[in-house]
Amino acid sequence: MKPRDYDLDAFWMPFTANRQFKAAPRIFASARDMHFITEDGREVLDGIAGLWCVNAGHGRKKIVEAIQKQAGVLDYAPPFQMGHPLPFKVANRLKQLLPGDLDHAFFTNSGSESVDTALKIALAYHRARGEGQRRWLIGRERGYHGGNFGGVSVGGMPANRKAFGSLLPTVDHLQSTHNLEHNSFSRGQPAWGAHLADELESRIITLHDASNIAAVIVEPLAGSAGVLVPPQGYLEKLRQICDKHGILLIFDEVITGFGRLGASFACEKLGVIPDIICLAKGLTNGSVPMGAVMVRKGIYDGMMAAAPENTIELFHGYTYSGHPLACAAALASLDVFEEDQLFKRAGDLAPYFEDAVHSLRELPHVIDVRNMGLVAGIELEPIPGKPTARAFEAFQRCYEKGVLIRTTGDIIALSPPLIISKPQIDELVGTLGRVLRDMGRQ
Ligand code: PXG
Repeated sequence: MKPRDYDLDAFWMPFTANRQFKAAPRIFASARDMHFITEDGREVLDGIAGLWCVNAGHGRKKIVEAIQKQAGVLDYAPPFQMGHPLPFKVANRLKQLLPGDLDHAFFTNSGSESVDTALKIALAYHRARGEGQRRWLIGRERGYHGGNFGGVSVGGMPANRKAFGSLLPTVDHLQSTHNLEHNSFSRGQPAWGAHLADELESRIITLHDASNIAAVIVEPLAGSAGVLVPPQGYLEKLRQICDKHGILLIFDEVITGFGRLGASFACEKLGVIPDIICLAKGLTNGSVPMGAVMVRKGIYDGMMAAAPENTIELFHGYTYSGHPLACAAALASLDVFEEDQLFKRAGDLAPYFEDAVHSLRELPHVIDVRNMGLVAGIELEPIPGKPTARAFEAFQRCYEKGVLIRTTGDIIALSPPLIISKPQIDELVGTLGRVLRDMGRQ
């Protein structure tokens, strides 16, 4: 390996154990299709689609060329009081792709911005309808909604909240649906747990009053917290209760969007249509940062109708909303998804993937395996007094053997690009299995 021509110290790495990493760096130099190549030339099978985003695999020619071409045509155009063709085109493509009347798109640059935008739209919409007292935002324990203040407030990952104080004041949380006693080793949606949605009415609405609540935000399938699959009937109940009380339901589909669950979006797969949906990651196949918030027609129309003519209806936006390069990447990515029929492919592969991951159930320290579409969580029993250490060791050993997985706490997440082949599923799960078996012997 050539010596590095840069120093590692100045870059403060996100969500990373900086000192540990810099002592033994893991550096990728390039990527193609299902693989990364490390700085020392090793191939690493990508078991997590980068970070749940490279759904069509790395370095897709059509996407690369679209970005290159766009950079030479229009590098930037201001998005406020000015336009260029591409965000209109992306909005129309998304409108066609999403179910129901989720047909207006607001563009952001990340999942975190999509979440904060969605929460702000919910507040502004109620205010525009004359119900400005609806300020409470309801998240869920173990939810992850990005790193910005709104998203961390409604999020429910304790470590992400601990250092930052009490955050937004008018936030409450539903309990998590995760329950190993009832649901361990479920395939697809667990049978137990629909009743957990009743807490929205029995505790949260009772406590705060529905007239004060703006929105409920959940990931239909919680990704970052360790692949928590929604119990059968749970999301349906949330939808019913929100409808009954005029509360908006927001789905954060930053991970579940664009084919991950074997359908275009979780809302389509699970048959529950939210009022607002947060997107990012797969929208550009991870290639250029971009997010989107899709809202139902009534929300957009309500906001338009409430503002005086010739005035700005929503005082919100970003310098890079609908950036030309991001939009070019999104259009090309949506083309690739369609041409390759990737969402269907993920659905067709899901049973094979499910059998593969459930073959790990008898391995040492495995206390749960759960899955849906092309995503799986494998939960390990923590080493007493050393939470996260066991899963992190599995991550390191897999990496040494040429396979990239992701861990959160003592849970391993697998979410490969949707182009993965059956032999590559065998390699991914087989390598993880060997690692867990070896670790169990020590
Ligand atoms: N919502 C959800 C559901 C996410 O998974 C975000 C919002 C924020 O997106 P941005 O683009 O702002 O990062 C995410 C991001 C992990 C992991 O370990 C997952 C994410 C980010 C970092 C780590 O699984 N998802």
